[in-house]
This record gives sequence, C-alpha cells and structure tokens, in this order.
Amino acid sequence: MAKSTKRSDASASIHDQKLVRREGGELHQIAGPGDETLTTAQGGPVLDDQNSLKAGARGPTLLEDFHFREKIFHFDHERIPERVVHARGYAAHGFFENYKSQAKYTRADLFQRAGERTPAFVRFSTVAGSKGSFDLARDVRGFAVKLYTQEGNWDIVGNNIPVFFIQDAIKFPDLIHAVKEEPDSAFPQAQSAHDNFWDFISLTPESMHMIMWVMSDRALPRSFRFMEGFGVHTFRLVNAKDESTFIKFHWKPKLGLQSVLWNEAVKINGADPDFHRRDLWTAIQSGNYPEWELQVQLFNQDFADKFDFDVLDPTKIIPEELLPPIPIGRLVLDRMPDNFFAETEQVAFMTQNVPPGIDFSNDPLLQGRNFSYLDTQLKRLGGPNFTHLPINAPKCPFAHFQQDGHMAMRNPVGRANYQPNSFGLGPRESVAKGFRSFADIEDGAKRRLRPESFADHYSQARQFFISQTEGEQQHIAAALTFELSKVKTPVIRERMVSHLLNIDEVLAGKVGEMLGLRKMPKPADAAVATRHDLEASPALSIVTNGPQHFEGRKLGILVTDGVDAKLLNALKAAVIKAGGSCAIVAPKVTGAEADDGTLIEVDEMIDGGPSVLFDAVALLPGESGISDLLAQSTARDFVADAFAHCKFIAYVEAARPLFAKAGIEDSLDEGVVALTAKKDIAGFVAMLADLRLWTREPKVKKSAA
Ligand code: HDE
Repeated sequence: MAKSTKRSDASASIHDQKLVRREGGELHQIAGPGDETLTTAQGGPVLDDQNSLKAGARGPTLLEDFHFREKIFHFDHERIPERVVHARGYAAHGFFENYKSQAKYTRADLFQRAGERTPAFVRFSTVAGSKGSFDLARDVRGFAVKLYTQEGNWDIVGNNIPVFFIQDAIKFPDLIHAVKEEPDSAFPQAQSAHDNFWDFISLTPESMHMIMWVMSDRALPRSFRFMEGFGVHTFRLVNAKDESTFIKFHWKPKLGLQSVLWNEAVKINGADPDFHRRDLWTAIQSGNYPEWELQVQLFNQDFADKFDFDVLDPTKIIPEELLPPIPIGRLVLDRMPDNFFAETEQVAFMTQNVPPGIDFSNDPLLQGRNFSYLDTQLKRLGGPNFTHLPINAPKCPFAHFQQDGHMAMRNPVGRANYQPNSFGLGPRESVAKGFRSFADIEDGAKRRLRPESFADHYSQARQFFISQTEGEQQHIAAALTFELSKVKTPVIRERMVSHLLNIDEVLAGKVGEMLGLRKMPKPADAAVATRHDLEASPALSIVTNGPQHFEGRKLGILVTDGVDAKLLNALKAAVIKAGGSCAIVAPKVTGAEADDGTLIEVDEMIDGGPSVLFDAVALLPGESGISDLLAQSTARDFVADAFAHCKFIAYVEAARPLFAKAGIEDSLDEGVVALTAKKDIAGFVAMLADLRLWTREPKVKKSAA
C-alpha cells in the first residue's frame, strides 16, 4: 500500500502526468500535447483527462468532478434507437448529373438543364438485421437516395428489388414482426429462415412475386456497387402545364450486376462481416467512384389502362422489354462521410420529400409510407428539429415559421413569426414556384377494399422464375429448400410448396423432393384462376446481363516465399489494366520473400483471407514455400472453395499439390489455367470478364449452391 501511494504521489503534479506514462513503474516520455486544447462540451479547458478527481490518491471520486460527470453522462446517451427496419446501413456522398432537359415531362428544377449536378447522399442497407448484423444476409437491400435539389430535398427511398411483399401499408408491421427475430427467443438474427416469416408469407399470396426475388441471387449482392436500385412504386412527373406522366425509377450500376453464392455468403459473413461496407469504403477511398445510370420507364394513362396489371400494385413490375427504360442521368458516389453517426446514422429519408414536378401515385403502399417516414424520424432522432442536422438540411435557400422544440438550432428571426402579418416580414407562398399536387379526380365509396386488379399473385412470380438461367433457377430452389428446412412447423412448409405449385410445377417438385415431402400438397387456391403465362423477360436475370469485364473486381493471389516476382508483377499489372484490383494472401502477414530476394507485402494472412473474399484467385506459391502451405487446412479450403464457387483459378506448377489436397485434381476444367509463362496471363485475365465458369456448377457438389 505504501508503495502504491508513493507512486501516485509521484504524479502529484498533474501537469507532468501529461508528459509521462507509467509502465511497470518506469517513467516514459510521451508525445507532447497538440496545439489544440482539450475542452469540456461547455468549452472549458481540461487539465487532466486521465484521472478523475479524488479525495486523496486512493480515496473516493468526488461528485464535484464536472468534467468526469459530463464525459460519462454524454457517453451514457451516445445511442439513439436504431431504425426499426434497415438498421444496418452504409452511405456515401456524391452527385446526380442530368443528361438533358426533361422539361417536356417535369417542371422539377434538377431536370431542366443538361449537365446540371445535384448533390446526393445515398444509404444502402439490409432490412431485417440489427445495426451490428453481418452484411451478407439473404435480404432485400435498401437503396435510398437523397438529392439536395434547388427546390428542396428529394428522397427516392428505394430497394434493390423492384417489387415488394405486400400491397397495402397496413400490413407492414405484420410483415416486419414476422421477419425479425422471434419475440420470445430473440433469434434468428438477420434471417428470414424461420417459422414466423414463412408462416406470414405462406398466408400472404401477394408476396409470391417478391419471394422469387428474395430467394434469388438478387438477395446476395457481391457489392453495393454491383446492384440495381428501384423506386418500386409508380410515381408521377408533372410539367409546367400540369400534365402528368407516370414514371418508374431504375438505378443501373455501371459496373454491372453480380451476386455471390449462398455458400460463399455464409463464409463471407464469418470472414468479413463488413464485406459490403469495406468494399464501398475501399473503392471510394481509392478513387474508384461507383456510378449508376438513372433509367426511367415513362408511360401515360392509356398504357396503364391497357397493361395486364395495375400500375398502382407494388408487387408488379413493368417488364423492360415491354417498356424500355430511358437513361436520363447518372449518380456518382465520390466521398465517404467524415463521421458515420453524424451522417449515415442521422440521415432521415422520407418518401414524402418530393420537389415540385414530382408527385405520388395512389399506390397504397406509397401512401402509407408517406406517413411512416416522418413519424419514425421523430422517434429515432428525438424531436421535430432533425431537419436542422446538416445531413438533413436542404442545400437551397429555405424559410418558414416553424420554431422552438428540442435542440432548435435555427429559429425565425425578427418580430413576426407568423403570416400573414402587417409588417411585411418573413417569407410568403409562391403560386409560381410552390408545390402543386397533380389535380387528379378521385371519387368512390369510402371502403376497406383491395381492388380486383391487384388479384393476380402468380403470373409475374412465374415470369421471374422462367426468366432465370438454369443455374439461377437452381439457386432459387436451393434457397427455398434451405429456408423451409429451418421451419419447424410442417404445415407451413407444405403451404409454401402449395404456392410454388402455382408458380412452377418443376420448382415445386424440386423443393418438395429436397425437403423430403412424402406427398405433394394441392396447389394453393388463392386467386389462382387469374394466372396467365407471360413471356420470359431476359432483363430479370443477373447472369444473362453480366458485366463482361473484371472492372471493380478483385483477384486474390496466394503466394509463399519463393514466389516468381516477375510473374506476380505482370499478373498484377494485367489485372489493374483490366480495371480490377489484387490482394496478396500468404501464410505470414509479415510478407513473403520472392525468388529475386524482394519482400512481397501481404494484404491478408491466409487464415484471414479465404478465397470467398475474391472474385477469382491465382495460386503462385514458390517451390520453397509450398510445403508450408500444404500443411495448412486454410490453404486447402482456399482452393476447394474457389473451385466449388465456380471461380477462375490461375496456377503455377508448384501449386499443383494443392489441387490434390483440395480433392479436385481429377476435376480440373478450362477455368483452371496454368501460368507457365508470362504470355498465359493475357488469356487468364480475358477469361476473368465472365466472372464465373457457370458450366462447372452442376458438376461440383450441391452444397455450393
Ligand atoms: Fe421503408 N421504412 N417502409 N420501404 N424503407 C423505413 O424509415 C415503411 C418500403 C426503405 O437508409 C423506416 O427512416 C413502411 C418499401 C429504405 O435510412 C420506416 C412501408 C421500400 C429504408 C419505413 C415500407 C422501402 C426504409 C425505418 C410499407 C422500397 C431505409 C427507418 C408501406 C421502395 C432508409 C426510417 C435509410 C426505412 C416504413 C416499405 C425502402 C419505418 C410503412 C416498399 C431503403 O419509416
């Protein structure tokens, strides 16, 4: 005791303490204080941030320590409620650029001039999981775009899937309760594979089209950068003459679509739960700014009347082959937020944020959302002044008489805080500029009804299914089987298969068989009479619409000591030239010594860099290092997984024993390429444009699906 008291006393001069640090009783010099003085939130300079104020060195902490109390108090209040849905998200700043004037269709200012740029903030998210869940859940992705236009903020709060589970907003709480973790056990987290979800879905036939999408590879995007976004609902454009045109919004990624396989997703979640975040962060920080083209489907009332389905029904698409989308602008993300909480967490998207010239349709889901998003911000951000936060504030001039409330940072100045007033003070409405709703004529009895025109739940579900490649169809069957295998209540499983029978008998048969159903149920009788056979829509397949390049993708290169430096450098250069990037994986994170004596820097130690993190792999061990690699089970998995996931694999002769170790030596195909000389590199890199060798898939074990 005497000793420790003495030690504390030695630090009696708190000033000194900033300059010294004790370690094992030693005194050390530490870096001197920076120029900026640490202060309390009230601005008071702080003397000592290492020790609380005590009565005696070993005595009780004093309540008087206002710095300590303020610091802990603030920490205790650091969390705000996470979003009730879309809690896990990641965002970036950028801009939208308009290609040419769309004045013919809309009076919205941002669409008037060619080349006009509007600042943008875009948040991507998963729906079901909590804020801390993993990125590669099988789930819908949010794609929420905030455009800071000169006529106020416009939020296009969309998803990466163009349809939704339900037709009426009143069912949203039920849907979300069902998909989130079950209320008694509080699991499963970020997964739809459980009884409650499939119970609700199997009792909700309108969800069948959406189910086809979420059981497809669309729900497992390889990157935010490689997925589409959709406004989902039908909106309106309104021009200066108050003429309305219906519109559907599509964001098309410049880098093309790409997804991962379920088996990969499961492994990626373990290896890198932040896979999507890291990908966006790395791309933007390295100057590879992701870009999407805004394409729109425009149509009039006449088209809507003739279309097979109701354009107000959010469980339906308008096939692109029937109404080709027109490119009208591009969205570029070029800056990460300085602070995640300030911007990504506090950003408040609201479907009702539309500028003059954009208007709503009567889609009952959209109408309900227009209430929900304002309401939810009040709860989440704690009061009505969330528009005062920089990320939510308009970037155009604004003036209103809203005042006071929690955390008000801007109040109207001057005497008059109302209008009209006799002093000529404050802003007034503008007939010329103000938002004017499209004067649609509405009538009808006040009733709680679902229109007949919303009744067909299977035709487009089938259309989606038949538009997929065989492999993609197989993934849907495998996903349904996996999800339903987690359902413990047999009647729910059977009810789902009875819906599948109305979508595609072969699909239903496959799922029934893989689940081991003894007897197939009867087809579900919900409104099935309305189903008609639609033609396939090739635009719906990811594989058919692959990017045909390796741009934005990553090659994982496995090296050991003795790696051929010239070959490695030539391979890296060729991949970079093709717009891709490389990560070096090795047994030791401290590097590998190449054959020419140079030290190769390593990005990942093999344990932390499994092949699931890469789009293709190259195996370049040196003769001297291969035995080291063969001793590691992670090296076997690296090769076995890359092969099972249909990835292209390049290798040098020294790597051959790895194929035996991975159990694939007799299965090697044209996607496994020997690099005997530098000239082989060009062929391999050209091959990478296909992203995967899909013809391998039926041959590898089923679990890879
Ligand atoms: Fe949302 N949704 N939603 N949603 N939604 C929210 O708002 C809601 C729907 C979507 O990155 C919440 O700020 C209802 C469809 C995205 O911050 C909440 C209905 C689509 C985001 C809400 C829907 C979406 C949200 C929760 C049924 C695609 C994340 C936190 C009528 C078109 C935005 C928040 C962000 C977030 C309500 C259905 C997309 C509760 C009532 C359809 C991308 O207001």
